[in-house]
Amino acid sequence: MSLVTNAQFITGVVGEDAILHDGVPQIAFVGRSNVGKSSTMNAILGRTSLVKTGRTPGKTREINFFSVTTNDGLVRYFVDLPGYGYAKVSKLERKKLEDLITWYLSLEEGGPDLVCVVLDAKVGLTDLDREFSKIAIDQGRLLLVLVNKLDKINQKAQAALKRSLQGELGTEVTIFYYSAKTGKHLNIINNYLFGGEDPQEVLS
Ligand SMILES: Nc1nc2c(ncn2[C@@H]2O[C@H](COP(=O)(O)OP(=O)(O)OP(=O)(O)O)[C@@H](O)[C@H]2O)c(=O)[nH]1
Ligand SMILES: [Mg+2]
Repeated sequence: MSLVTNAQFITGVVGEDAILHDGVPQIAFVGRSNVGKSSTMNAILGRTSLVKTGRTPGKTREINFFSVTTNDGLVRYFVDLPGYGYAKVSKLERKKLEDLITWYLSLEEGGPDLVCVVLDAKVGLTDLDREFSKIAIDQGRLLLVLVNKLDKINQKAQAALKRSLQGELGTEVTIFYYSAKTGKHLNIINNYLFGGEDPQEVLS
């Protein structure tokens, strides 16, 4: 059972970098623009604004590394990736971002150990989510599907979404349903990542 004692921004990368190879485990957050990747990271870490959220979508162009230390002395990186699929970003720029994500997920050495694909409960899986999930799985990485914004859909829609995602992804992939906004079911994700303690208690 571990508590988060420190979380801080380290660096943003757009290509080969020493941080990829320093041996610290990397937990990557991948998803469409605006699904709540940054909000999810903040909520998991019990921070309100470590990772910038809600500004103009499509602004993040780098792969941002945050170091997260727990009281057992373990350090891992939370890695915030640029959001994809934002219509107002030019086609060329979108392609560049997708290539950057593909590059990181495909790294033979120094890539993420755990890939969290974040979805908006109201939208579900998109083609790019499928594509990036497939790359992660093909590279033998652990995949987690995080379905955020559960507060935006009613019980009936939640049940339908669960059926459809489970039907498509099968039972091999772990799926968590939660809301970074209300905090609903966040403790389940915290349990998974940190072994059972709410980091909110330590960081507030
Ligand atoms: N209703 C609701 N809104 C949320 C939730 N999580 C995040 N949001 C809102 O969704 C918007 C986008 O959140 P971000 O965390 O910035 O999303 P992001 O995926 O990091 O976006 P990019 O960095 O552009 O890729 C913000 O206005 C958040 O307040 C949630 O669980 N429920
Ligand atoms: Mg973000």
